[in-house]
Amino acid sequence: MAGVDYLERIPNNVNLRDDRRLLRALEEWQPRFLDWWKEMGPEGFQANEVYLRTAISVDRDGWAQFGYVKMPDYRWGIFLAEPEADRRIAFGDHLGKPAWPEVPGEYRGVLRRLIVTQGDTEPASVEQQRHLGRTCPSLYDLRNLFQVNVEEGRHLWAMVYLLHAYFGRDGREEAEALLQRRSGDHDKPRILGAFNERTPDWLSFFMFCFFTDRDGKYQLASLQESGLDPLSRTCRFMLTEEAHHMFVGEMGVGRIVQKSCELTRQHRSDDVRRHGGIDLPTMQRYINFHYSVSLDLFGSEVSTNAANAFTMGLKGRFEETKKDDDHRLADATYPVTCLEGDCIATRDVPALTALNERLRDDYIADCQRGIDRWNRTIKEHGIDVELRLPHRGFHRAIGSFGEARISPDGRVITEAEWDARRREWLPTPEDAQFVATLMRPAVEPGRFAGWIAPPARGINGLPLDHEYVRLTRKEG
Ligand code: BYC
Repeated sequence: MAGVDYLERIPNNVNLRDDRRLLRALEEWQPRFLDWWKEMGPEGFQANEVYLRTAISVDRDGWAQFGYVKMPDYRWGIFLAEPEADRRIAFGDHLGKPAWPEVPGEYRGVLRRLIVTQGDTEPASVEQQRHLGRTCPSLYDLRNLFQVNVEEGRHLWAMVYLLHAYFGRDGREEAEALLQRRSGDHDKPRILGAFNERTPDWLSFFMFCFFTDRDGKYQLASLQESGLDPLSRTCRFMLTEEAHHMFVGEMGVGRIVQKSCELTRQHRSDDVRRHGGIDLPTMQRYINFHYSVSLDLFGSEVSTNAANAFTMGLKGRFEETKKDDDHRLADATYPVTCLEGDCIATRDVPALTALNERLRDDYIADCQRGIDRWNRTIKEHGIDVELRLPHRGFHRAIGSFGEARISPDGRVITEAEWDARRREWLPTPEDAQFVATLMRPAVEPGRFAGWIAPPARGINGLPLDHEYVRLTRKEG
């Protein structure tokens, strides 16, 4: 491909050069983005060279180029996947009509809200992870953290492009606001709950990449079905980057599980903490936390917002075009598990209003596949423990379960039982303190901290002891 213009200040494949007004507006936003990056992006390391992959084309083959870059010099740009010839809207009231090259006036507000919500998560995650570099378990992991961070920065660019290009003055104001909100800030928090939580240590980081980035996969996949063609193309390309973030999460947690098992075998004891590893019960509590806050990101079980977005042709289902039904869902039903009084019950509801739950179901099945892989590692070490996803109602703040206390095994429980057992189920302050004691940097090429196994292979065919981040020229 496909015409990525690297000569412009903003690399792009959307012919920015031919739209001087838009180009100027984005060039005005660019220094403010960089100011935000310097203030809220990775702390330290801004002057170090990092072995990063940069998008150079949106082709299936070879879109990435690897090389050393200082993060502030990363070529953040605007990349849309190739247009599909004669693409048609695949669902809702406009089924079969040509996809829209522009925003339909009547859907402006809903689309803007979806794009802003998506866009807000991207800088939020960079803010959440900004202190992690100082405690990296290896140069390999440090590089992966920074790769994730710069790509989240690029995903912000992707949404800001849509806001600037298709929403006029309102869009420009929203793009500014995306740089103003701050993760966890009392007065100007990020929009969605999980993006205001702390990511204080690398265990939380890997869990976040596994569970929360995976919400990103499902939300982007639904938006990729959108009738608004530029949104669809943007999300299609973002998904190729998102896959790496989930890989970082799954491998990261998997390597911690592996180390934990190795220590158990080596010392013939499951007191893994004594030997500098993270024990499986602690891992389970972190899973319970990150999974439950990520489940909230799908919204309420029954949602007219979701029904409207589908009917309008703005947000589809996961793999909409592969589904074998009428793609309108006017008469269809879908089983939804909700709280009903003091009980948990599964009822058929109109499928249109159940779209959040349906996407959550797809997500849950995907999470389970990761859990199964970690459990295989545990089993291979002859250890009789199984990690589990807690019940979908456990520790929820959004939707019907937000009003009750549900145990991990799916019982409605009293506040008193919750208070008595919460420490078994969710990370305790002592867990966090213990994990914090392990967070000491390992920065010599090829060295890995004692609580995590090395990965099976390095990046882009390079050995594990490659200097993935050059620390020789330190900042300040
Ligand atoms: N926290 O009808 P409801 C990613 C609000 S992650 C706070 O239940 P709806 C990434 C909701 O806004 C993917 N508020 O939900 C990952 C609404 O408020 P209003 C991000 C919440 O609208 C890692 C009210 O509750 N992308 O990319 O059907 C690193 C009732 O809403 C929450 C998207 O989310 C919450 N958890 O669905 C980096 C896609 N949940 O309007 C990046 C775009 C709900 O009444 N967003 N509310 O004031 C959407 O599609 C929808 O907005 C949601 C909610 C799925 C989030």
